[in-house]
Amino acid sequence: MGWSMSRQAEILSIGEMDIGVDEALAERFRVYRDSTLGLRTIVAEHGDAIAAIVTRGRTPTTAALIRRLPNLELIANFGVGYDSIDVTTAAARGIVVTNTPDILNDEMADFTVGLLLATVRRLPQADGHVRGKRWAGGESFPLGPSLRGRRVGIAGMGRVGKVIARRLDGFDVPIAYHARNQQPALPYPYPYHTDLHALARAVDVLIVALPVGVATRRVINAEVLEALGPNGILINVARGSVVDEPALVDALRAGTILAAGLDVFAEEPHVPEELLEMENVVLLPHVGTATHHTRGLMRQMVIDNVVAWFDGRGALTPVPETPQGVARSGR
Ligand code: 8YV
Repeated sequence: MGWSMSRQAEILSIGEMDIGVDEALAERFRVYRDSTLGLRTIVAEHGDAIAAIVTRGRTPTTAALIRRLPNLELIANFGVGYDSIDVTTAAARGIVVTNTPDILNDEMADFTVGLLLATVRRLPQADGHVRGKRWAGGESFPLGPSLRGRRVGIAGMGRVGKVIARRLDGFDVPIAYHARNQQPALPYPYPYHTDLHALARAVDVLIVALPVGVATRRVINAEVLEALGPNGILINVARGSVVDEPALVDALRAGTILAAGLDVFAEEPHVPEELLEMENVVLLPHVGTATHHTRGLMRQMVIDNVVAWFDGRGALTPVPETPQGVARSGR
């Protein structure tokens, strides 16, 4: 029996969910928005009935929350990274978790190249020079670093990493990479490094596009930054958790590395005060996918996953840790 013929499924929307997702789902399901009703109240009053969660990952989907929802079947994440969801607890309960892979690869790759160029060529600083009337006052913007002559390392050769490499092929820079496993089907045989430290030593730009989770927590540490060296530039578009942020602050301050371009931080939206005061960083508010085009695709993928699940067709993009190829049995 399809969802439309059965009792209306109840959905918990947590964190700052995209309003379009909630509105579309509300046409077919009963949606409780934590941002308007409060998580505690919703769980206390409707916890037994909630069959799905939609989340953008800003509020964690913890083991404690999952345990309080005995009839939870699906957690649909608005984003490719699902580190905010306790997938181990979900998997143990047979709950399917979905994310939004692939549709954001191009956007993320465009953005990463933009952040790289902005950081190397100090574009925001140059913009500040004009706005601050220093140019008009006769002060030239100083010469700065270049992408020319640089070797670029990509940490994480997954879906996004591969597209970043493809974009960078057009920039005539040698590329090397590190990933859990060597990738057999890359368009060029980029040099592969089994460990991150060795990659950092071999390059002077390190782009972080690693998968996020326990295995990659704070792997960009003091040693890796030291290996990147005094001409080194770090670009992080993955998650703040993959970088040892205090070690990065120290490395930037001490000149252990040259500069950093960061779209993600350990405790968003908090950005360490020390970084805000530095000249050699470009700091962005986690906007890699923040376009009407790509957020629209992500929105639709969240909606499609929920609808497919309650239609009994199975989730469209389940993450590998949780059940695959299963459909909702008539409940
Ligand atoms: C979004 C992201 O910022 O896809 C991801 O993993 O980090 C971004 O696309 C996030 O999903 C919240 O909107």
